[in-house]
Amino acid sequence: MKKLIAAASAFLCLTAASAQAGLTPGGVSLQEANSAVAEDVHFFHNAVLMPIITFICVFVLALLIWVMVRYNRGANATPKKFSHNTLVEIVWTGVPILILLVIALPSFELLFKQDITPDGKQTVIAADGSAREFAFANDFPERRMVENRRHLEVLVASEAETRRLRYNADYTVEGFGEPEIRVALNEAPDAGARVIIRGGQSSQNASGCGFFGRYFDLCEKEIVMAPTMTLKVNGYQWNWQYYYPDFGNFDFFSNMLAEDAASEELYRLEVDNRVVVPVGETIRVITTANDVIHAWAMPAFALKIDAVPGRINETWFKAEREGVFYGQCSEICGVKHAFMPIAVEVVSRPEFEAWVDEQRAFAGMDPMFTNNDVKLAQGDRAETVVLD
Ligand SMILES: [Cu+2]
Repeated sequence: MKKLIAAASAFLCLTAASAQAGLTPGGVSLQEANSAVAEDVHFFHNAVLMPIITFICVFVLALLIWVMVRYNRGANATPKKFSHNTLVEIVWTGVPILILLVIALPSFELLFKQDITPDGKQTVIAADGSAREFAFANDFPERRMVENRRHLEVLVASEAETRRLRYNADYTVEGFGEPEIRVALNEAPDAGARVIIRGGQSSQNASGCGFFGRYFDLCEKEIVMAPTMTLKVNGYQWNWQYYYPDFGNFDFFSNMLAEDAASEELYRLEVDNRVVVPVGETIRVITTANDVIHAWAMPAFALKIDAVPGRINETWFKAEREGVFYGQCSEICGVKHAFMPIAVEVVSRPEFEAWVDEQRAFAGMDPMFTNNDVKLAQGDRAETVVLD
């Protein structure tokens, strides 16, 4: 009975936690992914972990039922007395080892992906209609140099479309691992088109990569660009402070909206001042804390990182689409731990730049991107926040 109550309350907690996310009220599944890493994490959970766990549960249940029916006192009055069976013992040691390997190998890859900030860079060259050979400076630190085709991507962008070229079929490469990589296209691109060569150790599976491709890492790779900005996150009992060091280091505090100010669904998730970041760009996140350990967690980006006083932790994310995404402090940090939510607003580059200038104006700095002479106070912006 106790176990039943525990299971029921665990289920209710799960339901409540997902409903709190505000995206699918009453939902019990993971928040929708908004980054390639989160997609990989979801894939790993849905296609690898859940089937394995389900199979083990059903298998063990079947064994239990079989033992209860076949070997109860009525059905099996005189039980055998042996205590060892070498074959069974080899199987029940070997099979779990294999299962753990199947889980461990892709999960290590995921851990590295989350942990290591991308370093990709690109060279964009305007084609003149005749040139077929283009150079890419392989000027990464020694152990991060581009050494094979998996860490290089070649695209041709015209006004109409951007096309990914295929290695060998469309282009060949000389000079992997050397300071200069030379890419030779089989066909000269049209004049006015741009040849984009991307390189770096950081890559993600190209979209449309199927089960086996993802699991065995067989797909074409897309290079992930190095961060375009850093977001510094500082945890307090009980709110968050955000710094934008690349834009004059303006900062602001982000507090949870009171119950009467937030919509019912977003109470304990919505804040007065959201973090604003540009869509499709790699964002470096560094975290620290002012008092006790907090954790900055954003399920939509599969991101969770401790914020520790006196230390800096680093992670990254790249949001694939615009919108508002919610997370919460995920390290018990005191009585109001549940009242320091995180709201990240992903916007287009122009919107982001306008917002940066607004923040700079508020901090008494000149605009960086626009000649925006509207000086908004921090509170004004909070009031214009739309909650749907
Ligand atoms: Cu906290």
